[in-house]
Amino acid sequence: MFDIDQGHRLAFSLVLGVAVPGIVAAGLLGGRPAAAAEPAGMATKNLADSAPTRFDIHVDNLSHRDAAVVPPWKTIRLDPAFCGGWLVVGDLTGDGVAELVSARNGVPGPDIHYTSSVVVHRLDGSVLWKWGDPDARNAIHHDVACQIHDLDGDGRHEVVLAADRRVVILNGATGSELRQFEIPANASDCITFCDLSGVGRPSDMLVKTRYTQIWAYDANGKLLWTVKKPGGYRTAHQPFPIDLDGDGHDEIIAGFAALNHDGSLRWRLPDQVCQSGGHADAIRLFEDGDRAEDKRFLLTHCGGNRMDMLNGEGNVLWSVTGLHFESVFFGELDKNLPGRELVVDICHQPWGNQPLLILDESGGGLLGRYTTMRSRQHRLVDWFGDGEDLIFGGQTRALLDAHGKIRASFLTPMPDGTSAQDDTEPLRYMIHLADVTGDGRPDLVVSTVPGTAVWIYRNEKGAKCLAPERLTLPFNATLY
Ligand SMILES: [Ca+2]
Ligand SMILES: [Ca+2]
Ligand SMILES: [Ca+2]
Ligand SMILES: [Ca+2]
Repeated sequence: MFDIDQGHRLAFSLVLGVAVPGIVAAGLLGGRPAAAAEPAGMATKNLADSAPTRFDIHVDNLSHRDAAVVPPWKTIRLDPAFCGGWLVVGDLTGDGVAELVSARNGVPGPDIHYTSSVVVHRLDGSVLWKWGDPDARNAIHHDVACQIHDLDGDGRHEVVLAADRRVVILNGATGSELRQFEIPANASDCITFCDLSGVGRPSDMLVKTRYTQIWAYDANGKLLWTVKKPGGYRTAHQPFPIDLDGDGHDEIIAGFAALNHDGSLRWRLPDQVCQSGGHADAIRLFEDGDRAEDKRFLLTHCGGNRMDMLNGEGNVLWSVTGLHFESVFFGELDKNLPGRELVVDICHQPWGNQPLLILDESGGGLLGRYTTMRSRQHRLVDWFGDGEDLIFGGQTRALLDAHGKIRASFLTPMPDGTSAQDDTEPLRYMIHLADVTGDGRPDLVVSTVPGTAVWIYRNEKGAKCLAPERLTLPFNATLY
């Protein structure tokens, strides 16, 4: 559903070719050259046939006997004409309470899209403002280039979006246009804010085509640089800005390569680990450190059936292979196990049979597997306030733990005048962590694709943690 890629099936056999030479000999490579050996010293484990040590269960078979039932604090029906599949959440009016930003996208060609309209709702369901022409798609299979960000540093959030061949900056409170500037056609796949200039806040931005080219602009629309196929590879869905060397300027992990703040190439991953023609799905800072070599990143490969732990110099410390790892998160799911545990969904599986894996910090220890209707959207949250992170599964609309148990289920009553299913495919539930109430805790927000309704669940006990690695809105929202 997300980032369908022609290469990924072939890539699967390439990765198997690394670990299971006998299968290569059976002809799965389809005429492509076999993958070279892994770089020396890299720990690689194929998880395709691993059995979890703790549990392996379909969510339909979980007992709800001890699970809390959580009704929504707010149920909001999105504007019927402007409702979109993309949602970002943040305070636009400056009162500390979040608003909801729903966007539609125009789709002029395959894998080309731009933000076409926006509607902003207050939590009472009323419309704060609208922008654009809603005669476009209420669906997504990608991020939409519509973000909430304080671009000018005045303490108030703007809504910044990539429309057709232009970036538009809107006053968050009123929707009035502050300015716009031109960008190339098709460069509207996503917007990522970063501090290339070294001014101490993310006042620059990246726009990109879906897989091949990135452009960097300052806040006034001055083009800083552009790069095609960073390091010779396709781009990540969302480039990952981080100051690797501590000089005050962000570098950009652009996919399988990192760029310096001037766009020049800093490092690239070896061909041996990126042979598929795929692209990077999720990039997370797992552990910060003073020096680049002390930082740790998780990176998942679309088309590569691989997840790596890297350091900030682009050295691969370990990899797991054999499955289509997509979005990875980490947290304290089990205090009795050293380190933080990893949760990752396995993508490109049929509806009703989509795994969500829990791994130990080494990546190689498969603790548990939930099979879900759809596993693509998940987040970690401390909901009960005891420091235990739980997995909020979007389609499951439940909190799952690291022991094969459901701890809470969340009600999603459809608002009056809406239906629970559209005509063409099962309704997809998306999830977001955002401090809706302004108390510093990440609240849970659930929306649908197509955009119809939004449900908000107030986090009343959890730790006050809005860490960026949880993808807590509003900064640089992404579905990957
Ligand atoms: Ca507000
Ligand atoms: Ca501002
Ligand atoms: Ca730097
Ligand atoms: Ca742990």
